[in-house]
Amino acid sequence: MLGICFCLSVVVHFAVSQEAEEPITYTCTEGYEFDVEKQSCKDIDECETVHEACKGGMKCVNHFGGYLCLPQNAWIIVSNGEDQPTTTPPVDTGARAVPPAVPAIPRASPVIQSASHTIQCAMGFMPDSQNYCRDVNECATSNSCQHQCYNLIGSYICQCEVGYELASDSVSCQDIDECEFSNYMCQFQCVNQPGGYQCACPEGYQLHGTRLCQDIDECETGHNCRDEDMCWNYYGGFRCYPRNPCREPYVKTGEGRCRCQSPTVCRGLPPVIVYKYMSIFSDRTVPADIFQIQATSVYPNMVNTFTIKSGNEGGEFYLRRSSNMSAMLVMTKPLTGPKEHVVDLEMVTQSNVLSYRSSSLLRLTIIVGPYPF
Ligand SMILES: [Ca+2]
Ligand SMILES: [Ca+2]
Repeated sequence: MLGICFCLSVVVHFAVSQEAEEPITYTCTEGYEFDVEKQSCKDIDECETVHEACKGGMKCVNHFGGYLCLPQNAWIIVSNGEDQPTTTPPVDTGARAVPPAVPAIPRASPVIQSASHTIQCAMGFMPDSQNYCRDVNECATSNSCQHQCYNLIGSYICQCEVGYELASDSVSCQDIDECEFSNYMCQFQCVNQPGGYQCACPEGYQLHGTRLCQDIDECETGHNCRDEDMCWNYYGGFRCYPRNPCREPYVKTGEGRCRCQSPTVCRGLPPVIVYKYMSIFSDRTVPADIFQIQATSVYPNMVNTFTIKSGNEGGEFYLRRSSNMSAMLVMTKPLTGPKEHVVDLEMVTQSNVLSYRSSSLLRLTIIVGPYPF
């Protein structure tokens, strides 16, 4: 930014200089005088007007905007602008060695080609055929910009395409490492590329938009679970679980529902086990309501109580009773995956009036994905 400001200030300076040099007012430069009749500047013939313009027997040669003192035997090349003189111009005595910086009127042709007449232009300017200082279009002549070049009066600036920034040399463009900006650029991984960047997602995820990663539902898109297994999608992968989770002495009586048929064999065991699965991602904010347990059969004068029987050794959960019929499993500590967490939730149904007591177990498998998304 500092570089551009400096450039612009230089440009303004040059522009002002140029303006002052334009013959908009009839102020003639040194070596010229204003001709009222012709309303223009005309050359002063110093050889006529200056007393003893040349000393020591030198001959005086007038020219536009000045004069020369030359040895009597010196010769002058007169050029029409096409032929360049090949010999060194005669040496000036120094009487008026410095030519006017910029002539106020165009030089007529033919002109005397002499070193003392080549106009000195500031950087970024070049004398034109009429000896005016004209802006050089560096973009057209010596474009050193790696990307875009913008010509300015007396200067030029380089600009870079999107995704690149100007290097310290002010001409070359270097890739911007967008990944350096912030972790927010990508949800998972930022991959810097020339002129841009791309977000990458871990296995089991696909890019959603430009920065987010979305779990691929392999159970929908294609999985390799056996026929006797069911596919269960989770954040970052999928699992195959048996369609019939019931093991001896239990038998399957419904979807994920197992019942023990023999009370004697099942003494001390829950008569019903219901298998459920759920997926969560890592490091979920807590507390979070994650699973609702609901009594399916309603009897009058029955009281249901809900407890976590196992799987809460680390105190990650808490069961909040929401009604006589239901309770909510609340996660109180964030779980970090990949991990499979099995929680047994017991529902006891009892009626003191009928001295009836029954219980069922809900075996909840919580699959914690490897990432927090
Ligand atoms: Ca980049
Ligand atoms: Ca998945």
